[in-house]
Amino acid sequence: MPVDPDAPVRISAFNWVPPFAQGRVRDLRPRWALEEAGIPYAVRKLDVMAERPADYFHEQPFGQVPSYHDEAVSLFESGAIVLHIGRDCEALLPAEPAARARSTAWLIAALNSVEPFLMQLATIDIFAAGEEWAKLRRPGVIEMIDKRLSRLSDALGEKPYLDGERFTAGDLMMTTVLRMLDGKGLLERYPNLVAYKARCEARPAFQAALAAQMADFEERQTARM
Ligand SMILES: N[C@@H](CCC(=O)N[C@@H](CS)C(=O)NCC(=O)O)C(=O)O
Repeated sequence: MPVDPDAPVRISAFNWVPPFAQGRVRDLRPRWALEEAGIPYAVRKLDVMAERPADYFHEQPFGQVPSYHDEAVSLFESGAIVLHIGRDCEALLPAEPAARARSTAWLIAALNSVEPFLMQLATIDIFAAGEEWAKLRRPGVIEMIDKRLSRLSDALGEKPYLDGERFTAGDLMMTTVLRMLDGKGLLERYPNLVAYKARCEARPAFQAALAAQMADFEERQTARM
């Protein structure tokens, strides 16, 4: 679904981020959900290097992206936004109550039980690279991540998606989280997780969302990193 500046749905995103973050900023999540739902959206673009405009804190209390706005509601937190978009979209949240609840559980598991460990690794490798404490902490973090991946791999088993035969918002969120491990050589210990992530990333809606995020980045000197 193309980005449409006149669409009633609007998300926020950065107009540029350093190369390591390109294609991984969390506005990818609502973009992907909106693509799955076939909903056009506009984008409020922010400068990652600058102070946020004062009015933006009404959209996102922490000044982060993404925020989300439609005719009915203004929201922040990518998980809440994806669940809101999924409310009327069976491609994201099944209508059957138990299946809907399980999909919600997997979405929260991605954000609450997996992402925090992966964020620790990102902090060590990107934001504290070279620092002594980071070198000491890294093996322990890798071990914790591997335990989580091992359990996730067991839970997925031979199924195509976390809740069985069909893709849901839980898979959307888990995929965006697992992408944080790209290039780390950790997911590769679990071939079913590698195949799962590739299966989700092959979805046309994901590809469209990724292309839209990349297209919104403006030419910038990487010296600003
Ligand atoms: N829990 C938030 C996290 C949002 C977040 O970390 N956004 C990052 C970009 S991926 C950000 O805005 N970073 C800049 C900042 O924190 O000022 C969500 O899932 O929406």
